[in-house]
This record gives sequence, C-alpha cells and structure tokens, in this order.
Amino acid sequence: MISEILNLRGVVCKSTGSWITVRAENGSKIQCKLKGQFRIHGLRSTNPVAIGDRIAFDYFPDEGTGLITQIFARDNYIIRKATKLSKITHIIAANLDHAYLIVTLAKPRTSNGFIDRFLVTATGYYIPASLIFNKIDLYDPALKKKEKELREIYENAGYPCYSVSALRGDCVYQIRDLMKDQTSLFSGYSGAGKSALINAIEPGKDLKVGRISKVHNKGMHTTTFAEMFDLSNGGYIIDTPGIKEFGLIDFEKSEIPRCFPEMDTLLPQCQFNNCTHTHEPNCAVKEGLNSGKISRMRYNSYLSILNDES
Ligand SMILES: Nc1nc2c(ncn2[C@@H]2O[C@H](COP(=O)(O)OP(=O)(O)O)[C@@H](O)[C@H]2O)c(=O)[nH]1
Ligand SMILES: [Mg+2]
Ligand SMILES: [Zn+2]
Repeated sequence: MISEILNLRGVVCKSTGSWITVRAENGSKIQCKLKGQFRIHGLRSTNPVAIGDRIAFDYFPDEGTGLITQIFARDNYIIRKATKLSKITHIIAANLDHAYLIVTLAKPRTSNGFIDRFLVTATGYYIPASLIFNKIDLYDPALKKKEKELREIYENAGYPCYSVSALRGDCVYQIRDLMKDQTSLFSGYSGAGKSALINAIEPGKDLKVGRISKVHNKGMHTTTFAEMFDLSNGGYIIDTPGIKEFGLIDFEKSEIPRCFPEMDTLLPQCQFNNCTHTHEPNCAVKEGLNSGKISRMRYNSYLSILNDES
C-alpha cells in the first residue's frame, strides 16, 4: 500500500547541496530535495533556498523525505558576494530577527573594517544588529581598554554591545536570554568562537569547535555549512561558516550614509541633499566628525565602503 503524500510547511535549517534539512511545524527534521524549477530563480544566487526560508513541501511518508514545492516571500535576508568581484550572490540567511557579530580582540583579532561592513550590510537590510565581544578571558589591560573604546563607539552608533567568554561562561546566560523566541544570526571570523558560544548557550549541542592554526593565528574552517539550531527557550541560532567578506551588492552609494545610524540622524542638516559628506561645505557629518559625535574610525570605514569598486 502506498501512503498518502502530505503537503506540509517548514523552515530551512541546513543545505548541504542536494539535500536540504527542513524543520517541519511539529519540530521534526526532514531531508528534502528542491523541485528542479527553482534552480532557474537561483541563477544569480549560488543558493536558491536560504537557511531560514519558510517553505512548503510534499512529504513522502514511505521514504521519509520531502520535495520543496514553494518558497514563501522573505521578510528580509542578508547576502554576500559568492566571491570577491563576483556578481553572483550567496544568501547567507533569511527571515532574521537579529544579527550578531561575534568579535574578538585576540586570536584572531576582528578588523574594524569587517565590523563596519557587517553592520552596514545588516542595517542596509533593516536587520537589527549587535556586537558580541568574545574571549574576554584573554584580554589584558590594553585589550580591555580597546574593548571599552570600541564598545563606546558602537553603542554611540546605536548598536548594543555585549562582552562574554564562551570558554569561561561569563555573561552567557545574558546572550541566551536575548535569543529567546527569536531567530538570530551568528556571524564573524572563523575562530571567533561562534560554535563555542552556541555550545555554552545550549549545553548538549556539541558543535565542533575549531583549533586555532598556530601559523596564521586564524581559525581553521571547521564549520562548513550554515545551520540553524533550536534552543530550548524557543530561540533559533543560525551559525555561519567563517565569512571573510560582506559584499554590499544591492546598495547604491547614496544609500550608504543611512547605514551608519549616527550619520543618518545628521543627514537632514547637510546643506546639499545629495551631499556625499566628503568635500561639500556645510556638511553636518563632517561637523559631527569635528565635534566628536562621529568617530574617525567609523568615518574612515564610510569612506572605504564609498570608494569600493562595485
Ligand atoms: N580563550 C578563549 N577561547 C575561546 C573562547 N571561545 C572560543 N574559544 C576558542 O576559539 C577557537 C575557535 O572557536 P570556534 O567556536 O570553533 O569558532 P568559530 O569558528 O567562530 O565557530 C577554539 O579553539 C575555542 O576553544 C573564549 O571565550 N575564550
Ligand atoms: Mg564554528
Ligand atoms: Zn554631508
């Protein structure tokens, strides 16, 4: 006897190529394939379905597998270029409530440029973003001072900052509470401690934690595929493989200032409404820079992103 095919709904948790893991509404994980026709829509993207996508699928009880038949409209998504200079995009994740960048000031140190690109990308896609400084157990007084300075800059810009040690457990409970009933993206350099932090938040997950390569002092790529994990408090965390580049593909240059919240509030006060905040007279952003409302570091990142080839 052949069992009836069921049409169900779910969320994409993992995609490793031909098989896509879907979390059905009852919480069970089902391996699905994609109906061939969707590949066409994904022409300019390396992945037609993204982690976090809400989908409908036909479930075949006899095989225990499914076939994705529909991808529902995304509330939001975050993308990067598949490779540098490439026009092909890779959707990192969709339908996010919050994006967290796991930052480290030691082993490996996250660059300011990387932090700002991440924040610009998230802000540009209207995804609230925060920074989590990890490995505070390793910070000496000089690094503690640096951490304080950075926290001031980013909190002033409107991004909440948290300081934790995934290893020692400092403030992990606080992060866990933030995740409650939300879908959160964890991003950051490989080796920043994303997997270690998820393990600390939800003991028992046993995510593979990487070793730091002694030669490069950079993390090795242990996490290969983005994956969504369910927390027992109703939250979901999407762990992403070490992402090196955030490409600001969809953005016009004129949109970049609004992706710096501390600049955004000043924009109406610039004399010219097409002000690029570089050489124009009576520019509120440059005045903000002089008065200390805008940090030099953030302004330099703005210039660097503005001058990107794209
Ligand atoms: N000292 C210290 N090491 C940590 C901490 N969190 C993670 N690590 C180490 O950093 C390395 C990379 O961690 P991992 O979670 O794999 O990083 P991921 O690539 O971002 O997932 C591992 O050797 C971890 O043990 C921390 O809070 N303090
Ligand atoms: Mg990892
Ligand atoms: Zn201006």
